[in-house]
Amino acid sequence: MNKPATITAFSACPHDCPSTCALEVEVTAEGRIGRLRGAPDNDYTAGVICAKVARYTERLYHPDRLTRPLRRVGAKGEGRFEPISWDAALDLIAEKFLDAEARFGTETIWPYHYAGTMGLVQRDAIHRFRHAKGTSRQFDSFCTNMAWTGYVAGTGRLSGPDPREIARADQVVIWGTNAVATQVNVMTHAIAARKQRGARIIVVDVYRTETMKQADVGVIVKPGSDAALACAIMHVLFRDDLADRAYLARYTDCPDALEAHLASRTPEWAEAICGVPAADIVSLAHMIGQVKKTFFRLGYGFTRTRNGAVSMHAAASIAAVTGCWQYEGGGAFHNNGAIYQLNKAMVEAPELKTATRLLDQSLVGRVLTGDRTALAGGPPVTAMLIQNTNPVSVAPEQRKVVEGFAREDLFTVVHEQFMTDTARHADIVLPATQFLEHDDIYKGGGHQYLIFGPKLTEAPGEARENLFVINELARRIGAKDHPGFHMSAREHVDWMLVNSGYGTLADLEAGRWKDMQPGFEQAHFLKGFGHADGKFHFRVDWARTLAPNRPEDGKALGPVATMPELPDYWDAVERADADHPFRLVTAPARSFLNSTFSETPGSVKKEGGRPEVWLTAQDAAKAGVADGDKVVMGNGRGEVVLHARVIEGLVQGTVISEGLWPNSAFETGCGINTLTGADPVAPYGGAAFHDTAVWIRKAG
Ligand SMILES: Nc1nc2c(c(=O)[nH]1)N[C@H]1C(S)=C(S)[C@@H](COP(=O)(O)OP(=O)(O)OC[C@H]3O[C@@H](n4cnc5c(=O)[nH]c(N)nc54)[C@H](O)[C@@H]3O)O[C@H]1N2
Ligand SMILES: Nc1nc2c(c(=O)[nH]1)N[C@H]1C(S)=C(S)[C@@H](COP(=O)(O)OP(=O)(O)OC[C@H]3O[C@@H](n4cnc5c(=O)[nH]c(N)nc54)[C@H](O)[C@@H]3O)O[C@H]1N2
Ligand code: SF4
Ligand SMILES: [Mo]
Repeated sequence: MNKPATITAFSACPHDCPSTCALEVEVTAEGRIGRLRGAPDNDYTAGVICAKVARYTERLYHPDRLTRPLRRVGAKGEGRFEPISWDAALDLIAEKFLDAEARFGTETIWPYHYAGTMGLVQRDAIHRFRHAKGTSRQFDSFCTNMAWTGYVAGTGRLSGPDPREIARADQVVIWGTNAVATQVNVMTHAIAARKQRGARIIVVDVYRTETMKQADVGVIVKPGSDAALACAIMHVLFRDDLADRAYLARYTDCPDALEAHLASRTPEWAEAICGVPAADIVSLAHMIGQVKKTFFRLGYGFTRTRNGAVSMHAAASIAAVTGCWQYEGGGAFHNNGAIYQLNKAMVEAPELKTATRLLDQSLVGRVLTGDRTALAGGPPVTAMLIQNTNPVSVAPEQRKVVEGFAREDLFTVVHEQFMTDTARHADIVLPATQFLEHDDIYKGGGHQYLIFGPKLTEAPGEARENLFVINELARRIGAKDHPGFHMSAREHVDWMLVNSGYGTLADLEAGRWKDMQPGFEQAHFLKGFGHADGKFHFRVDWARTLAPNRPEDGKALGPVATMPELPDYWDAVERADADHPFRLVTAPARSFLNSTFSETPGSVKKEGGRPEVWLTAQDAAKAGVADGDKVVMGNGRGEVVLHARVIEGLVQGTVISEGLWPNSAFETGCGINTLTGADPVAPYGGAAFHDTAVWIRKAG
């Protein structure tokens, strides 16, 4: 008898990664999933995906997947649960939510989500739930605030040159992103440019990452000092006649003021701040000034600091001084958010929105421990529904987060695929589908495709999709009705496409993806930048600038008054001092995705099995620790226990801890975010995950 055929189906990677890879998925005749590959005929993915998703069956068929609803029987955080039926679980949740509402009003309920799946239906249906019930809403601040604000302050629009043009550049500057780890396709195209055109690859980071190891030129800066480097580069461009003055006159707001302002931002001035030797800054500026087709790929990493928006704006400004925006293969790209004009009214029900309070997701620890400012003047939070995020691991000020989730008067529901640090603190845990088990649509932040990801296999046990939980709970707690609550995920996707003028779901499935790339002139801002005057803005009024993440009330956050008007180094970082001599960067691990994949043995092994802090030999000596020692690292927010590793390729004073390991991987159960601060970064919020002063000593 012939073996039943395995078919190849198509999907998109759902994880929170700018690459949003187009996937080919093997499905056996029995409906089991086999290998996942990058779609070879998608010209951005180009057949390449990361190793952690290539071995996805390890996660999909993981023995620890949640398959039944669970009710807590032990203490909060202890992890003892007993099975309960879906109906009983949903009824209990409704009863508890309604009790909470009766005591404190609907704002006591905080549906809390982030981007565990980037699918637009399964991720964002929670907005509809919030609006239809009038619960507290959420101000997103984990990830994009400083980066998007800084980029848009310059360009006026969150888009840029076609990311595929990286392959047609003569020079690629990868700034503040560890692309090998966090968005592998950037490397695919950069390496293609090197092979085909001899392009030079320049990488700017705070340590010698895997990306820097593949570069022709590596520039290692001190954390949070990128704007100083950018300013000195622009100083040299003006000084050595490498600025494109015709371009500046036509396309920028105040080139003369910028030039005058930068006169004192010399390479020597910058060296003292960023640690890069002045001579290296000059040669870097010459490389950038002499190659017209220079593509700047600006990442998020260098903006996760208290001056991050200013750093992003300064780096993007370099491209306006050289005028490289004009050329194919040139310009500065960060994210393509603005090219998609999707109508999400059916998913989110914006017409039901009321002015309920916005709670900052990064301040979850302060909110749950009763901080009045964080509570925005409203009632305590006593009921939460959490989907797509693991705040007990990923949110800053972890000590407060854990203290908050341990509250007996807080009723927490966590809808999850695994027993995460957050699920462990829940009263009710609901089992969730993974992306190959539900339908959704995805848009690439780092590219320009819309991609459909169909349900390809059955979920294990009783796992259900996010949409199901949202629809069922809304009904049971008496939320306002809305047609969106009665539609399947496929119907939502079809409605969204049709009502955006993008064809139908059938069209998208037939074509596998839809290329949304704007034309060359628009993408390169040749008809003008996104601001009303059509210019790139060097001068920024930070308290009033346009920004995708600006809070609804338009008010700026943090110490906005001292932000520099023109590109400059802004000394707002958490400084090292005698008691905290090191600056910690909590960079991503290649084999994890935020806290995801830390449950798969393959990824844990690749990451060396345990959390570490990396430091130079001199710093190790200064701290009195040796390679391999168990150490305590701490600051005023708390302490963590992990192991030290001595490495090279780091500026003295900088220490690195890669990966969001589960809290339980640390000896005292306190994860890396015990050390990071939640104070909102100016001007429009965000968490400074890579901007932390610490001390280190040998564990006693
Ligand atoms: N493997 C893997 N992939 C991921 C993720 C992951 O955790 N693991 N996370 C996903 C998510 S949610 C996002 S938002 C993206 C983010 O992806 P990226 O844009 O790459 O941003 P980060 O991951 O924050 O950090 C990237 C790099 O910034 C460097 N960096 C930190 N501070 C500074 C600085 O002051 N200056 C400079 N020049 N560099 C600095 C870090 O050392 C790190 O190498 O990646 C996604 N992809
Ligand atoms: N120290 C430090 N902290 C950081 C960062 C850092 O660089 N350093 N990076 C920050 C950044 S950029 C981000 S974006 C945040 C990300 O933080 P999170 O948004 O919490 O991201 P993940 O850790 O990937 O967790 C997502 C969770 O969603 C679950 N999930 C996935 N798909 C589904 C689904 O369809 N339904 C349901 N119900 N659940 C699902 C996964 O199992 C996983 O547990 O972390 C931030 N925290
Ligand atoms: S995690 Fe990122 S690089 Fe890996 S498959 Fe998904 S989108 Fe591609
Ligand atoms: Mo992120």
